[in-house]
Amino acid sequence: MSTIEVKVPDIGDFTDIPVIEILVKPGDTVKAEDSLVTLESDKATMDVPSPVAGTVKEMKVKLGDKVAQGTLIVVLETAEAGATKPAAAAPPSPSPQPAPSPPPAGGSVGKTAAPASAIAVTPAPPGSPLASAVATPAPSRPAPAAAPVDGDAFKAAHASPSVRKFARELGVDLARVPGSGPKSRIVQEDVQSFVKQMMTGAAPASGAVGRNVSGISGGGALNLLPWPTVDFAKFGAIESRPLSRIKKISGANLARNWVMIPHVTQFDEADITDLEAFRVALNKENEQAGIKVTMLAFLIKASVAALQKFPDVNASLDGDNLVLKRYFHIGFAADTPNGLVVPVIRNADQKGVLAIATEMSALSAKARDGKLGPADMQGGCFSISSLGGIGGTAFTPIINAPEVAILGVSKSAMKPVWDGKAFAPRLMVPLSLSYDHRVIDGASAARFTAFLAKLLADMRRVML
Ligand code: CAO
Repeated sequence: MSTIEVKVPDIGDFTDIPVIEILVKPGDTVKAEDSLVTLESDKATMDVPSPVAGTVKEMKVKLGDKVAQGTLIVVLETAEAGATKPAAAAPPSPSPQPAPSPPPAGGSVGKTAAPASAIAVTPAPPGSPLASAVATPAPSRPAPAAAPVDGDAFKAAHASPSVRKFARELGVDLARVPGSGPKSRIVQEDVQSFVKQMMTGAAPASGAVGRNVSGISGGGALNLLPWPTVDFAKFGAIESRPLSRIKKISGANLARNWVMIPHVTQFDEADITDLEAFRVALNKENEQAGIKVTMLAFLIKASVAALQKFPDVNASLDGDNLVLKRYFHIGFAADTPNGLVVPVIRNADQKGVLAIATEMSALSAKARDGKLGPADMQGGCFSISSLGGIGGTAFTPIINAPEVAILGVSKSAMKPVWDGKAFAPRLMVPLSLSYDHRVIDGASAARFTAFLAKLLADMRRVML
């Protein structure tokens, strides 16, 4: 075992070059060519590589120290014979400084501000599984982060060669990573937190969307702060459990829909006293046949009638156009052990309540078994999310893009309702309609839910 002293190699005429990153610490094992420290001149950022394999015995520089050719950086312990003399590191690998970039729109928000062309949340093309359902099992798992879009953007990012290598290994486009180092330099932690944000769907979205489905293309980055990185174990015992594939896909979709659609939720109540009595009677009649009609089947039928009366709710935005659908495919959120999925009942306008109930029960079973195919979840026009079987008085569901509205249903309860002369006990079901305010005005939404409530109070009206 011998020791060698690693010194700054010939870096030209530069002196007083600051050490901007320390990449190793005493006790670390390094291979020949592994980066030890990063230096930054006015013109370039460069990593100083280790000349040999060994173990770091002592660091001779610290962050911010100014160095020049010959400055001692690290003492290494190495098994290599003949490595007893001081060694100059191999020539460093420089990387160019980026051209100064314009300040982010809306003023600077400090060193964590994303560049103007930062992280893009690219919607899946309409019709693809990701676009048409909150969660659709895709054939392959989603990439953790966007792949580099072009080599030039990658080169222009301000990062040391080791950080570039790290980003390349993870498939991260450095042009999309906000740098938190001096002069907005991207450090390893920035790449790590970017990947974490992409995985959790929390990455800040930019207007650089692939297609103007949302109508906000070119809207600029949100300039959000990076997701907080906390060492939870410091505060108590923890267990880390990977998210299911469905959760990862639906999480990314929900996050996109939440940030890109201006949601408003309209609350209402429907008197389902008579409908519930009818449902119970119907289920008694169909006991032998094994068909169970749930309130959701009636809600689907009533929603179709409301969509027929309010065609703007049965629509999708396509840039400056509203695409009005002449078909009525209704999605319903189903809770499965692996996460939320939204199977679709096709042509619900052409089906009776019994047929809808039977299909819903088959699709729910398929969903629970994880056997839904992409075709089972595509083409939805409007979604219903019912938590009525569980509880709650209201909630604000997230719109399932590219749809423009979603109906939330909470638990029905007996309430005293004034009938003009006295209070009467009525079974009331809470409705929560979240709608895209770019497409639907508040008055239309209120009319839609009032009409829906009227239909549920007397389902005969569905036939009118
Ligand atoms: N009020 C009161 N009771 C209700 C009700 C309501 N609005 N809706 C359903 N119920 C009752 C049903 O009548 C049934 O009672 P019985 O067994 O006594 O008849 C019980 O609750 C269970 O209903 P269900 O859940 O089996 O049937 P459903 O048609 O209401 O729902 C499905 C089916 C697939 C939607 C449901 O299983 C499910 O997954 N719900 C969760 C959806 C979800 O997670 N939404 C949130 C999305 S956002 O994260």
